[in-house]
Amino acid sequence: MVTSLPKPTTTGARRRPLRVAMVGHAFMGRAHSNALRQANRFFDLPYEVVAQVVVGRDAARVEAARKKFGFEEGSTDLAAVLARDDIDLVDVATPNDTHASIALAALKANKHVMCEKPLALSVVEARKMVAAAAKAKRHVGVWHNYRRCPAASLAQRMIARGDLGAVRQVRAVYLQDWLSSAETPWSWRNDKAVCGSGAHGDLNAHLIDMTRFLTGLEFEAVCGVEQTYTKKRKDGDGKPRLVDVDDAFAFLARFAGGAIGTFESTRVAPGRKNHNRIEVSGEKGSIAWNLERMNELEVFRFDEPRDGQGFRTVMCMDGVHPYAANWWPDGHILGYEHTFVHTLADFVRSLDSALRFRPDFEDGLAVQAVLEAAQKSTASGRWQTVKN
Ligand code: SOE
Repeated sequence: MVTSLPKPTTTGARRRPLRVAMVGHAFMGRAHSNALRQANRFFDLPYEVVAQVVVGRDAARVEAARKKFGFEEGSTDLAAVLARDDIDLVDVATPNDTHASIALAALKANKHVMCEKPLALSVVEARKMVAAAAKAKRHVGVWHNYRRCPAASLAQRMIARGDLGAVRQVRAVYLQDWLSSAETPWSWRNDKAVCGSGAHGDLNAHLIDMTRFLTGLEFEAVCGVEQTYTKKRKDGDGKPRLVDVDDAFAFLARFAGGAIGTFESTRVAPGRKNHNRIEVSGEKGSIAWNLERMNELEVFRFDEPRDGQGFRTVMCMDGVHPYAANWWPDGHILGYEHTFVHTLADFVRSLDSALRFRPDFEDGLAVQAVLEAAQKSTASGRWQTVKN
């Protein structure tokens, strides 16, 4: 994975345009459109990223998004946009139930595709997306943005070079509280037909991908438990709607090679707004990363002098740290939005090279397989083998 790109050259030759059609313009549409604008300003890329078309269902809202996010055009006709030969990359920023249909149509139209997480609603859908990407020979990626926090990428580098020794345990949580009240309105994130699962697919998906990224481990078997506390919510029109997805979902994991892990995601942990934390314990040491302190990495190593041992904080904002040199002088901190810029920059960088951008759709399928196995296990009450 490209983790530290050269700074933009002032005399760069005129870059070829990479025209992007972004489908969807809500929260992730905002994050992605910021990345579209920033990538070339801070990373030396082989293409000039152009925010060409924002696509949505409602013409008035699309026009508002076009103006707000700085797209050249707006459209409510996805098929017509895909049929254009001047669109190079389709960015899928829609709810989960449309990821597969949009990505498959875009690949059929010979476009590169970046897709929000989770990749699909099911393993079956994800497998089709992997096959279509291979057939189209297009570059594809999944917006698991947390991999590209500099501190998370440093943790991966440390583990890969053996600083912790063999990984023994992973413990990861992703805690939010925005559904704690029964009065919070119903949304598509409460509708299994649209999102596939609740906190599980939304948040455990990040933990599963981050675990695979940091450790290189593959999930072998899982055993889960889930709960929905508020089973009905009123929608925007005051109409009672069924909540058929989890508010909270925890699972145990066994990895190939003997490591074990614990994973927990919830939207009903009062006081936790976006508490995404992972700790990896190896034979020789541990690391811990917490999104709420995203520029910092907690490191413990037994191979330090005994009287000086303890978790220490590495401030991952210096030029030696992944991505940091592309922004500011040492010590200047980055934020949530930068992780999307890093993701897009690495993706664009990979287009003209043999570099495999990760996470790609095969990685997205691997996440889907763990999600689905954990859901099967909550139904059966038994351990479930993970099958891609
Ligand atoms: C909502 O839970 C959400 O926006 C997720 O969908 C994102 O993936 C996460 O990064 C922040 O919270």
